[in-house]
Amino acid sequence: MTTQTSPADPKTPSVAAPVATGITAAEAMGWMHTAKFLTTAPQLHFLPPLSVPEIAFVGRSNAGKSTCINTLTQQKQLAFASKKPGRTQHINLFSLGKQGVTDAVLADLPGYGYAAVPKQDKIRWQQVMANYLVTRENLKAIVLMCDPRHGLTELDEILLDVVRPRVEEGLKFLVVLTKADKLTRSEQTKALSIMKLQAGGGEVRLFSATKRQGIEDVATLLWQWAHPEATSAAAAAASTSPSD
Ligand SMILES: Nc1nc2c(ncn2[C@@H]2O[C@H](COP(=O)(O)OP(=O)(O)OP(=O)(O)O)[C@@H](O)[C@H]2O)c(=O)[nH]1
Ligand SMILES: [Mg+2]
Repeated sequence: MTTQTSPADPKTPSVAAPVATGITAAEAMGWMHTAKFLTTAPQLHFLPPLSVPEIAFVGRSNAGKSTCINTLTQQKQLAFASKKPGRTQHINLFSLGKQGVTDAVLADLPGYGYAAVPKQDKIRWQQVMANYLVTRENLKAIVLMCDPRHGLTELDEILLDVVRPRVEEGLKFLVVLTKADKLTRSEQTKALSIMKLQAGGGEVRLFSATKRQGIEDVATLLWQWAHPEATSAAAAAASTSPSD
């Protein structure tokens, strides 16, 4: 496993390195930029079993999942984003890692809740998704994309119920409040505090692809979740630093 971590050296304190995270925002963005298309599958059993941490992007149709992946990876067309809801219909995996060594995978999942999808397709998809979220062994983190203008929908709540047992067992959970550019400052603050109450201990971040808000913060968090050993080593080094 390759990491870009640089645990704090007490003799050479660095201004740029946020010691407790184990990585700078620029390094996290560099890691994200290594993303490459890995595979696509209509159902869970077509996905290759993997041992590296997998981070799944879920949320209602049109919430901005694919755009978020493109923004984080700084690649315009890695994931298919579209004005037309229902653009992503497969589970698409993207590998991450420096020097060609994959150390994590991003999964772009189809959105749910798009009214125009035939009922049978909706049911089929909900089963594929629930199956993926419950049984994907290397799933390490879930990023739930939520448009704060709509808040959590009924299907988001169902998804939260589905993943709750895994979150209680340590699955990481982040709610990304998308399209923050559509809100005023005070609306953003309000949406953030409401979602923090609803996220049940999960992380919550404001995000805008167009205004480039929250990108480095989300990239750093995902790096930390994909590299827990390096992150705790950095935190331990920070807590024993003589500068404390
Ligand atoms: N204003 C604004 N628009 C955004 C943002 N992120 C995504 N969009 C727009 O929202 C629409 C849907 O984006 P996608 O990324 O395709 O959404 P998705 O969640 O992947 O949708 P499905 O694949 O249908 O589930 C597109 O028109 C994007 O340009 C954002 O941060 N701000
Ligand atoms: Mg999509």
